[in-house]
Amino acid sequence: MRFLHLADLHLGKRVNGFDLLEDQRAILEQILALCGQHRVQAVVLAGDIYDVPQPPAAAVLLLDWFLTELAQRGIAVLAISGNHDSAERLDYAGRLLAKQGVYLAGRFTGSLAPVRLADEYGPVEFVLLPFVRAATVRHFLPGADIRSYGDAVAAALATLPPADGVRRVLAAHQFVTAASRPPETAGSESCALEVGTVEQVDAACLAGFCYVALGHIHRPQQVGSPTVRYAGSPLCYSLDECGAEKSCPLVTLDADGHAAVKLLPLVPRRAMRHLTGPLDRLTNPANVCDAGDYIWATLTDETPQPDAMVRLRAAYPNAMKLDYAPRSGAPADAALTAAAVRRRSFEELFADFFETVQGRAPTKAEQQALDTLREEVGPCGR
Ligand SMILES: [Mn+2]
Repeated sequence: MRFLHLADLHLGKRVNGFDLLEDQRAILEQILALCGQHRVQAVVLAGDIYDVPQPPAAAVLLLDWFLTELAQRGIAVLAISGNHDSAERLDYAGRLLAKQGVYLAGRFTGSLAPVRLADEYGPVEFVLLPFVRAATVRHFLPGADIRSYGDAVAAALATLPPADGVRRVLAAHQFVTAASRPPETAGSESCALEVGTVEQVDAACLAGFCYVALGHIHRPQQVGSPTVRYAGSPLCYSLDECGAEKSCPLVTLDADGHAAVKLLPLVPRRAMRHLTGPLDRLTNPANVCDAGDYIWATLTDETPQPDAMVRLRAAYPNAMKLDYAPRSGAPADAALTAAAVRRRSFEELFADFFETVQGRAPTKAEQQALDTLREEVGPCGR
């Protein structure tokens, strides 16, 4: 059995006001090409299919197209909901679609029934665990002792019939840790990943599967073992991910259930890049390449540049963000405690701030301009 593991498509997502639908279409086309090239039999979508519970119509049409293309190629689809999806909406027409080899698991309703496919060695079962909160599982399994997300996932998995030696693959969308070591996030997950540990599920709960296809974390990585993996999002979804490389695991199961994993690189239609330098240099035509890329520019100019974003967009039409680098002479860790701040005068604090930004003390004229402004604004602080 050969299958691709995808997760966190976030169809319909916008980043910094830019609609990424065409980028998403291009990456799905690339994935379809990989399916053909590697003759895969199934594609696992491990949650966060859409970016929001009520996705824009264009995103729904994009998923419709992708599922249809897969089904027409005879490739099975095994999809679960993520925390961004509406579980109910994802289940729409689910029983009809299952007849076409498109298996959707949006809601957890009290028990898990594996989807049974087959390869040349016999049956392979895909266990589709939709995103669950502890409260959801508690509601359906009132007898189970569920205090954490880990308990909830364990209780949900305990509803499975015995595997009886059949090879099993799990798809899940949870925050999974290996020996309490959290996965490295990518910055675009937009959920309370660092708030407490209540959502953590220990990878030990997921033992007994030939491969665990995870979604939720956008940075591709394994969790404790090479066969328990986050596929990562197929595109960069945050400027924090500038330059990050994306991939999709190609999993090959042998007769004994041993999973061999190969990461297939995904190349975006437009890269997301972070450039640093003076505006003149960044926008000089001799230095501009791949002008269509999504650009975050950090300017090192001494003073704010007039019409900086207009000039940047003239060179890079898809520039997303512009900011200024702190002056190089500034102390790296000018971490003033709140108490220290309160002990200092407004003039001192401003002079510090000015020096951090400009790398020099304010001139008399600048100090006077500030005093005038302060009078106009009225008393601040003391
Ligand atoms: Mn996600």
